[in-house]
Amino acid sequence: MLTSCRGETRSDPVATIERAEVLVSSPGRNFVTLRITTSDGVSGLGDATLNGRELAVASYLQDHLAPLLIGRDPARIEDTWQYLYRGAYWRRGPVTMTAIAAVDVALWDIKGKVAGLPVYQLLGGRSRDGVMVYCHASGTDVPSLLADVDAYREKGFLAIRAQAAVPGLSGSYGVRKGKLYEPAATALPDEQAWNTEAYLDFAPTYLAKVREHLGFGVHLLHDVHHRLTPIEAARFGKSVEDLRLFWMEDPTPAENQDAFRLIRQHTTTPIATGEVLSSIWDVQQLITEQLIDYVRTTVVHAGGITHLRRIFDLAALYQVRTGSHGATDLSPVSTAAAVSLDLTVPNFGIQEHMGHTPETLEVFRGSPVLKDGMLYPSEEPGLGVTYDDEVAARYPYDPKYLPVARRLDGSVHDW
Ligand code: GCO
Ligand code: MG
Repeated sequence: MLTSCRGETRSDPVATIERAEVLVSSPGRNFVTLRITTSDGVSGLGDATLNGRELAVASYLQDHLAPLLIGRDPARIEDTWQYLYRGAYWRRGPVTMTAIAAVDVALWDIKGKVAGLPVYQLLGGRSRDGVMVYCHASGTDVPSLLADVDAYREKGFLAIRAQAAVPGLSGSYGVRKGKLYEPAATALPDEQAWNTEAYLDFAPTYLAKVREHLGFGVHLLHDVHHRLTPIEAARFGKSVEDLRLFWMEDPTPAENQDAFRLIRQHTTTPIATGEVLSSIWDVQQLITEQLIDYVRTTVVHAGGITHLRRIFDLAALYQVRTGSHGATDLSPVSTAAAVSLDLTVPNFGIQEHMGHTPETLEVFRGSPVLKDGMLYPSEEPGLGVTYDDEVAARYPYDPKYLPVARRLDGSVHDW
């Protein structure tokens, strides 16, 4: 018989957290994964990958959070979240919030396994049958972009993001080299050339060609990738209004939430932002003042399922829909967690899905299934993703950085 500090009695012995392992591997690209194991032998996985800054999160988990987790009740997800967030004194920021996210997601995975239910059932069950995703068409020029758009359309995608290389600019965001877009490709940051004027002249023209080619039956998206000032973004948004984009993403850097007001005043092109933001406070004004249409915060970088659900609920009050980040640097554990939440929330919009390399999928098995442009969750208890240590051992950590953009005069620009 156990007596709690409030005098309540319980007769069941409570499992405790026995192990918290930080797993760093590079199957196709770098991933940091947290595996929490309970005294009952149940383990859960959480993604802790912060592209280009992986080891900062690995150390935060290993050196600062793992010692606090041992002996805790794995069932107390909300309490653990509050303990790690408020207990740190130092709040927010991508490193802290990614570390807390990994713990949170691993505990949801464990809760599902203990309950014998997929995590989406614990979150309230399905609000929809599947989760609409967008894929990534790109090209080094317009003909190759259109060919790529066709290839994705043939695969049945309902929504396609289009990016083309601006002639003469090595720093155009989003143009694929191999099968998947992977920007963190060099041992030290690659320095790429950027010219805003050339982009503003070219991007609306190629997007118009894509829309003409595609018709209006498929959603069309575009990622500006933080490259414009608010007034430039307003001009861009106006110039593509007739193309009825599903969204223009990250039209301007989002630290200054107020900056979006100016864009909003000038254009009806829908706005998505938030992939680099990590807490509800970072998107509070964007949401409550209806300065955006889609919030792109993710489970891995914004405090896990517990915190992201809070962001999505706030967004629902203001008719802002979800559109979570889902590039290759979010592991299959994050994809599974994202789909669990996407499936249940009332204000789901769309989910990014770049996919993963065969090497990644050899280590992380059991990802959500993609069919006709929609992702469907695993019906296994928990998140349904496993981590193969033996295969992972073949892929040691391989330091890689994202590129840095420089304007033609040599000054640093937002990449
Ligand atoms: C996207 C993103 C990514 C990021 C990458 C950084 O919309 O998918 O902008 O491509 O650049 O995730 O690590
Ligand atoms: Mg983006």
